[in-house]
Amino acid sequence: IANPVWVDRDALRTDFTLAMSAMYKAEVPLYGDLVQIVTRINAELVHQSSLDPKVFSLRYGDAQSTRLDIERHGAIRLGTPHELSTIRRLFALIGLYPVGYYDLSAAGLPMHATCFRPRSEASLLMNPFRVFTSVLRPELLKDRETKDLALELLSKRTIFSDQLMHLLDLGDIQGGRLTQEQGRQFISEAIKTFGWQSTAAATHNEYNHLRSEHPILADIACFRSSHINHLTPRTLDINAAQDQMKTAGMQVKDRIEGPPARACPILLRQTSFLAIEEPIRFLVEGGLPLLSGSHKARFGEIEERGAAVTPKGRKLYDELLENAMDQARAIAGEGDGLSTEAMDELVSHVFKAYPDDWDELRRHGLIFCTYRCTAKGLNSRFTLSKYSLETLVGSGFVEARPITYEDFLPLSAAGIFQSNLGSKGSPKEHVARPDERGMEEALGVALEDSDELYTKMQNDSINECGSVLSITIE
Ligand code: OOG
Ligand code: NI
Repeated sequence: IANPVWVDRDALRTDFTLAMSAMYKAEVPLYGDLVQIVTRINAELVHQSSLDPKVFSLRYGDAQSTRLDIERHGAIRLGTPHELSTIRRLFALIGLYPVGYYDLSAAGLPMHATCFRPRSEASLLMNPFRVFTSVLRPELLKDRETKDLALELLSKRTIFSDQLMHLLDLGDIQGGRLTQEQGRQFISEAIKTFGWQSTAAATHNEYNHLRSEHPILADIACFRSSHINHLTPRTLDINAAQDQMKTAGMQVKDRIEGPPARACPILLRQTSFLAIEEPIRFLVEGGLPLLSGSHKARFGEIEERGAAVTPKGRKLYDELLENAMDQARAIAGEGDGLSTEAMDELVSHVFKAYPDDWDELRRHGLIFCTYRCTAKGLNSRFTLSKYSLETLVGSGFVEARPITYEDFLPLSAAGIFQSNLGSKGSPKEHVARPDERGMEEALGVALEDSDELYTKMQNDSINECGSVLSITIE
């Protein structure tokens, strides 16, 4: 093509997000109801806030109403290294890159995962769409027959259309870009990979075999697509959203996962409603007609995002959460556990040890922040050439804003899940053992480190303040 007009990757991501959202709404109508609830609550909070914008942004992270309206995360479960590397190529075209390693074997799942998400502050601000992407680790399956069956089913399926593969090749040849027309085709082909296909790629017996070993195995290996498992909108007030979900008659999980409610939210709080039951038809077996059945995997989830914590802040979070879990076990044993209210109270109590004031969190090095010059800073003349960041913040020349947490916390979620389950039903036979290298080999690229990305955002903003004020900040 002579002088092609390339489509902007961030814009293509937004088209993709909207197409995915429309598809999921058609497939899982409750998702539409959920989005309505969240949108209403967010709008109320944004409008009702006659607060000064700084206080508002400190309370709710850097939530911008434009970003917030389309903000979603999805989750997919893949079967093979080839599927993972192809997904990596697909997501790169919409500006999503693998960040972070999540070892799910520690939670008794034969899988590991990464988060595909935008890396730069500018891209995140446009549309922070992210996808929790897990992939099977067959080497962790103890039972030979199960493992062979899963691998055989996966080797027979193709979740990407020929047209999509062609567009991915074109993208590579064109330096990771697509034209407007190719972009349109790309979205409609890519979306098919994540849609629900109601005819399974396995017989009823095969499905039952995998399911009895672990429900997640049947979900990964028995289908013709990598159906999106959930699509999660971000709410500014998860407690309010959860109440309204209950009022709307949704089967909401009892507890909100993650940190307790705080004046200064950190990390991620999530809650979900139970998976819906969807009809499927199984492959013909020995000349029998297609057998009808159902599958339960997809659910609705909402999340409230807070500030990104530093490694020190994360360590404190993990310690306190573990401490709360230990206390819960000590009180209630491994049985049905504590009531929701008792558990919430216990967690809130233990988390009193986590500072809940933005300035304190920042000064203790528990959260990441970006910095910007205030009007006072811009109108001041600086006599020295060097200032410490604390002096500038303390005198009001520079202000700090917490960086929104852009990643996941599946292990704390899984931990809570398991402790609720007690010993029954949790497949303890998988040995916990991460394999980050294996994940990178399958991806064909190195994983990015989220702490490095947050640190870079923080440092870039400090340098920017220094250059605007013509001083050195140390
Ligand atoms: C993914 C679970 C992780 C989250 O929000 O923590 C996730 C899955 O169920 O496949 O989406
Ligand atoms: Ni999720």
